[in-house]
Amino acid sequence: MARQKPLKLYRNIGIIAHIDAGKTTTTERVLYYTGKKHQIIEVHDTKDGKASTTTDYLEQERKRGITIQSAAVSCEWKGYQINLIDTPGHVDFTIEVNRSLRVLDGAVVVFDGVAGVEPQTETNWRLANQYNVPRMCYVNKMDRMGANFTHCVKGIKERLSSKAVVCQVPLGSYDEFCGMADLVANVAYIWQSDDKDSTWETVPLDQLPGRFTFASAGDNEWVKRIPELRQELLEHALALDEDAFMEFVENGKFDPAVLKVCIRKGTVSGEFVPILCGSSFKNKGVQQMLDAVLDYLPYPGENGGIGMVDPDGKVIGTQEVKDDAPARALAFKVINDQFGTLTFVRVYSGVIKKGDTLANVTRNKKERIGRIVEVQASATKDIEEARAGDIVAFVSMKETETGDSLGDPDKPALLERMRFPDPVISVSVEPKTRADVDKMSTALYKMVKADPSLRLQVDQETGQTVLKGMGELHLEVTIDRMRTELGVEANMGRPRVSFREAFGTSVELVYTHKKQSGGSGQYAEVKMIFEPMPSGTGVEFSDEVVGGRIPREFIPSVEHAVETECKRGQVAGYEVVDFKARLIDGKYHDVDSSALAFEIAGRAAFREAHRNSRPKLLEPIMKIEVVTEGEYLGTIIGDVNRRRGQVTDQGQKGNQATVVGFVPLSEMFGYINFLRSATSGRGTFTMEFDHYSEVPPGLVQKLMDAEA
Ligand SMILES: Nc1nc2c(ncn2[C@@H]2O[C@H](COP(=O)(O)OP(=O)(O)OP(=O)(O)O)[C@@H](O)[C@H]2O)c(=O)[nH]1
Ligand SMILES: [Mg+2]
Repeated sequence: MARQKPLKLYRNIGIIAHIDAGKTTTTERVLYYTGKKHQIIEVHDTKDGKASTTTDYLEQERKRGITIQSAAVSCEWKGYQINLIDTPGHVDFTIEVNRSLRVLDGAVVVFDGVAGVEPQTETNWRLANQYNVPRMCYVNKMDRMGANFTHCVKGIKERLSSKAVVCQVPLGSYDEFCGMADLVANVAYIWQSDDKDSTWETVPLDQLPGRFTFASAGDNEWVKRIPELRQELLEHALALDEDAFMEFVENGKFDPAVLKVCIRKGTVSGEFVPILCGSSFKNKGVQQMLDAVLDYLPYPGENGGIGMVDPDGKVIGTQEVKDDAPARALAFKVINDQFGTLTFVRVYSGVIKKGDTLANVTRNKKERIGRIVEVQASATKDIEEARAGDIVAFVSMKETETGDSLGDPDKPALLERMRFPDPVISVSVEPKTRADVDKMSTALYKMVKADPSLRLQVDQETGQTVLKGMGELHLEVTIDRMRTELGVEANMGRPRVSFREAFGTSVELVYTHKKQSGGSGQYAEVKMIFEPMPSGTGVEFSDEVVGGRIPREFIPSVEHAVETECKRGQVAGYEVVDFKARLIDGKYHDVDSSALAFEIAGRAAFREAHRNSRPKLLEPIMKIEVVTEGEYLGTIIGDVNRRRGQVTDQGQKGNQATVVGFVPLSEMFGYINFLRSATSGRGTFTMEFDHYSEVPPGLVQKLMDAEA
């Protein structure tokens, strides 16, 4: 089958923002206006479980009124195919934004018109920077009391990108919000009502003066500034085309089509970030936002191809996005439920047909593609093939996990990997009833496989199962989804901090394992150096033995010993990270040496070295942002200091005060209760993991006693 639609008519975009900015609400409108559905469901009307928005279909999402997992939908707008991913804003589910941005070509960043730039918007913005995803800003909720475009635009420019340029100006705010002036098209759109099917009047911008007098002076000021803002936009955008710019500067003339081309060029390259506005809830601005997606965000491959890397992650080439090339795809999400496994992939090049066999290049395995489906949130439709630029799912893959590269077995290539966040909270998990005992470990394994921001550990000494995740909500939702999706019930223990351990200094040692008990004995000697490494290195092993001083076949035993033994450090039994183990020499005995003897020697060497290195305990440090009335500022700051925290910034957000700082996670349990009582219920806060840092030695014992 030939390609049905040219690549230029595709847009793969994500909707990203802080929690509650209105991403799902906007997605519902997109599906309605593109004719995909005939009824709009509001997020706050789904709690009784009877109705569901298209993208928040999980029971846990409906009950809480928040998005938990990213959901993909596709629709058609003016002849273009838009594949859209609605992502969650809650910090605990950041992996969902991460993996979506990894495979998308562009993003719409949604803002709450009252709150402006919020912490998770900043985090997601940084992620989009990392993955080089072009984006535009949509200031939503202009109909809310307190909506403040000035505050939002200032926040966007100062905290996110100085390249952001106002392309639409709101007409009024709160209950007067009635439309927007489009500085590119040189017209205003004015809606007749809030109804979803309301039409709008299109008015040339030069006819606006005198038409409105709003209650807020700020709103009137924006309307007054329209000519000046349009001039700014023209200069900014046309500067991206030398000829057009000269013509504009010298004769004051330009071609409107060239203007759009310039904005598109700037947006795709990241030189320009358009700012739009609207109210998805009151059905204003969504169609215009969709037009802007077609006009300004890139088609697959427009922003360059996909990087191919060597096993160390170094970029060694680029694959252009086109059909006529070896098949290359990246698995970015795996969903398991009672019906089986669905592996979401983004195809970068080539054509993949049902029945093809692909190489899983990451795992050096082969996978047959039995079925290919197009996914529409919770529904699937079988298709025959997937092409460059497509986002589809393969059914029942056996070996493939999130982040794996798939492709042509004759021309295998690894694609750039995604980065996964560090889980910082852990809970013990126990089966709820006897019936759950056998099924629990398989079910947990499936949950962890689907979510790379979870980790599963079984404590070898106590036999206890420990689940690690991004936050309390993340773990709670995981256990609850295991019940609803896999039918296995479990109880969770109290949430605990995921501490880690590290080497304090380098240690060189020789360890000899010798045992003589009647017949054949055990003998192995290793000479090793353990060196602390920078944060984020993980564990490295290097074999530097020369001249066969330890036979080749025993070296993997030493490596295995280090990898296993480092799970239990010498300070308090936490995982030891960020070190390099160098095996530099050793001795063996022809008869008495064995893999087991070297494994025992390796383990003992690790324990002794770690104990003697002045080992450190590391704890996760969270970045927090508290928003409250100014009068409580002193109390909040004093409390941050009491929690061993550090305030790094104070500011204003509208008429509220903000405090930004770093606090150890172990001091943050129950913070919401403190905040509620300290601010008469009016303070809010967000926190996210920032980095690991050493626990002051004098505090280790106290913290460990509290953990016991
Ligand atoms: N007044 C007003 N409320 C809105 C608007 N858009 C969304 N809301 C409301 O804001 C709340 C959150 O909306 P959602 O669409 O769930 O927000 P979200 O960004 O998807 O949230 P998460 O997925 O949980 O991060 C809901 O109660 C919406 O009805 C808007 O334009 N105006
Ligand atoms: Mg949502």
